[in-house]
Amino acid sequence: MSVSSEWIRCYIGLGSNLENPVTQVATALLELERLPQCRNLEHSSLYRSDPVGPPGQPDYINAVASIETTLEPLALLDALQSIEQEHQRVRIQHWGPRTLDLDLLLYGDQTIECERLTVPHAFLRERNFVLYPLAELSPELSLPDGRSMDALLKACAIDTLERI
Ligand code: ROI
Repeated sequence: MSVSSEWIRCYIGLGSNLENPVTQVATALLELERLPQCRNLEHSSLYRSDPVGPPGQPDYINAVASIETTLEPLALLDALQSIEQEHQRVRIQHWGPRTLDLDLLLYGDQTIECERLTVPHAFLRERNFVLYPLAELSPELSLPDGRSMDALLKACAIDTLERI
């Protein structure tokens, strides 16, 4: 894995709606804590959220974690994808139910656009199940474009989200 010498704080969105979602998310938090070249994991509460995507799928459990890492963005993405695979990720349908999703939301204050990765995450600003846990964890955070959590929350209704 490629490693730099600087510790960068990153934010990761967790989501699950299959095979005991609370356990899936809780286990994934432990696995994130154990990743190489990562330290100081913090995480939000867990939230129950209505599914975005095809109707008829179970509710989701969502949370946001932050870690400091010396892994480069794509090495971190590889590590997140191997955790997803360990959870025998099921993703049969586009935007359909899944065992575990780990999305790299923010990598320091960097903006990244490449084939495998878009940071800040493309839907970060519009999805309440990402924004509210993120704001709970780091209320003072602002995005690389300078927008504050307060401004983002004002534009995003909490209605389909419940802190558990
Ligand atoms: N809907 C909710 N509520 N939470 C998620 O984590 C989630 N993840 C997804 C899609 C299928 C878009 N819907 C979701 O990937």
